[in-house]
Amino acid sequence: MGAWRHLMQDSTIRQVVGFLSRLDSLPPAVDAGWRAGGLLGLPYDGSSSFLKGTAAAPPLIRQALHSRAGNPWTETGVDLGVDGALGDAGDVPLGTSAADARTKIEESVRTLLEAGGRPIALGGDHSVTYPIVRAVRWFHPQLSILHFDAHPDLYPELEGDRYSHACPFARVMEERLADRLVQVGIRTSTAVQRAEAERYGVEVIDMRAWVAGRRPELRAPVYVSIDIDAFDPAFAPGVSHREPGGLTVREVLAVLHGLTVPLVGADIVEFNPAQDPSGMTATLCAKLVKEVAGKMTS
Ligand SMILES: [Mn+2]
Repeated sequence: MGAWRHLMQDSTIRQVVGFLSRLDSLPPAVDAGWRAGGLLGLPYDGSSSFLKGTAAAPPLIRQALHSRAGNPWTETGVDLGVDGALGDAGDVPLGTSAADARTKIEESVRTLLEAGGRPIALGGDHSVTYPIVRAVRWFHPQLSILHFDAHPDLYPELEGDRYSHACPFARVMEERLADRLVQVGIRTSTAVQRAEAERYGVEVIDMRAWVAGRRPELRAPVYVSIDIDAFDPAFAPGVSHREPGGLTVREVLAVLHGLTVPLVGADIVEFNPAQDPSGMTATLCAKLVKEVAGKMTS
């Protein structure tokens, strides 16, 4: 456990923490700390349509990540306790204005990318993905998105809000921010969302197709967006929209471990601590952070 604590005590990392409040003057030390994954907390749930609560997630994911119950090694043999293997930029201060939050998220992610890091964003609700991908696209002219979710999040608008957490992938496809969008775990698609998926050429591996054996095949650098409700609620009760019949933890890890293309950014969103009395879902989020970060170093 010593190595894991060392990560947090490392002076480079401590200088990096909080740098987002000084976006215009990045300390030179940041470069050395951002060769791989960098955590970025996005405590924002203002665009959630049903329950609030996901804004409280980032510190609980960090707590689970650094818990003495585990160690900093990934299943693939990467020691995240080594200097520079995983940075942490802290939380982006986000107010209640959705437009302002989107601007701050995009700027923060761009800053992290300019420093050489690969963002691992901790949501927050799924609305954060659209501004994140706007920033990521600037750095990756060829980009695929691998999206795990029970929901397609392809509504043109929901209850009058084009930037609802039910809409981020409609905005992404509309602005051509990804060349391919591959969705895995879908099991709630409506007629409207089926039509949008068709219109944008979204590759949907819904749960029925997954069970039939279909798997994602990616050829370009990939951004991975993980909505925790992609998992069966048996594994992850701490979400705002529980949808039975989902993926197992091992199934998602197998896809992540099997990626043969660069993993250039990721988000882990929609973990709602208010729905997670056992803390199990926070532990799952931390596990995902580790395995995603491990793939980013390879
Ligand atoms: Mn969802």
